[in-house]
Amino acid sequence: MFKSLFSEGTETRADGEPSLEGQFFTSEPDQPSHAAKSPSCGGLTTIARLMKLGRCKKVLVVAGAGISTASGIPDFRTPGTGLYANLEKFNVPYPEAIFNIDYFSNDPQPFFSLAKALYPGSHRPNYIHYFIRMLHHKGLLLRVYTQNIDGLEKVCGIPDDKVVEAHGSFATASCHLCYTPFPAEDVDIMNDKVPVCSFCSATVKPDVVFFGEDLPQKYFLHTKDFPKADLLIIMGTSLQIEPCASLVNTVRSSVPRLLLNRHAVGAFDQVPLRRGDHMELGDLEVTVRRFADLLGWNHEIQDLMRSHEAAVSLNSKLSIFVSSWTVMTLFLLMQSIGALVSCCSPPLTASRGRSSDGDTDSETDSKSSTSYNSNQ
Ligand code: CNA
Repeated sequence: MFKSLFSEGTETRADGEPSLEGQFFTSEPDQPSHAAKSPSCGGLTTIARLMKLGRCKKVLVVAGAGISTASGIPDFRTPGTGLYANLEKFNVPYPEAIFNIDYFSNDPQPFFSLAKALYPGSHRPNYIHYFIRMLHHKGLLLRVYTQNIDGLEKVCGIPDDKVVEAHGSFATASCHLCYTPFPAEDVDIMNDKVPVCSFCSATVKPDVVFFGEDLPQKYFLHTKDFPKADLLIIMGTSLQIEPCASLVNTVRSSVPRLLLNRHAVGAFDQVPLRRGDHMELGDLEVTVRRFADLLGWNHEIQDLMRSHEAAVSLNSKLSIFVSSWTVMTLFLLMQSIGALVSCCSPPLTASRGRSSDGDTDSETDSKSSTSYNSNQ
């Protein structure tokens, strides 16, 4: 068992080096950080050039809720739209209570209400997810470490072994007290069906990591991945939650890091930036499309996205067709069986007649007769 460091509020800062060389960011008027007030120098262009020169072949991505807002899933901390700004819906005393295991023990409802907003199946991956998939397609993706629990990295087709879901997922479920595993299908969040553990009667929850819980074992691949990486892209995260916040500081100091976010966060929220740190601030989808353009990948990503989404929609139409066809066939089959049975069975009046004649000693016949009679 690995002990979790999953905790909130620890903002990590890398040691800043005095040189301004290699520091790039885009300034936006509403950015809260002081780093964001510095001039824009085109971090994307520099990284795209390095990638095109073949200098970045082991790319790590650390992603957060900001990569899924374009799919319609709110993040935590964006003022106004973030889930933390809309807590009245969840009836919790403080935001972190939703992911607090003690709070969950007493009242699991806020978590399950929130889970509906994040539940896989209700949302589709967006251009940003497909950009990460394209990194894999190009043989450049070492791994994506996502803090998200929406499963969209896998839904867009990034293979399982390339994705670390650092905060778990809805794919498996277990009792939150005795850890007995349960089939994830038993936890029907969308229909408010939450089972209790057959051993200890505590609530079964999806294996989403709560504060103070153990991280999935796969997370510890980072000890091998981060020293190997030659580029780190950090996307759509406030870097407020450990241990992912500190993870971004474990690449070698010579490795370029690119932050793509609405505003500067973590070690990027200071001047001067570390040598080799770059950031591009603004709407993530717009930035990532620009990045793809610079790399010459835009059309390929759009094709990939179109074909994958079309295949998914065809599959779902097929499965709707197959299931309605199955229901119809079953219905017709049952009707035929019903007709056949009624043809072969002696008429009930005959049964009643035989019974009244005392002609039958069959229990079934006598029950049919009774039932028929009682319905008259
Ligand atoms: P967060 O703290 O809400 O931070 C999100 C960051 O993304 C913020 O800095 C935003 O400014 C930025 N952002 C949001 N939308 C955009 C956009 N369109 N363009 C540019 N930047 C944007 O979320 P973190 O991921 O940092 O925190 C980790 C938590 C959030 C994990 O425990 C997750 O499980 C949890 N979470 C996950 C989801 C999901 O699975 N989709 C949704 C909400 C929360």
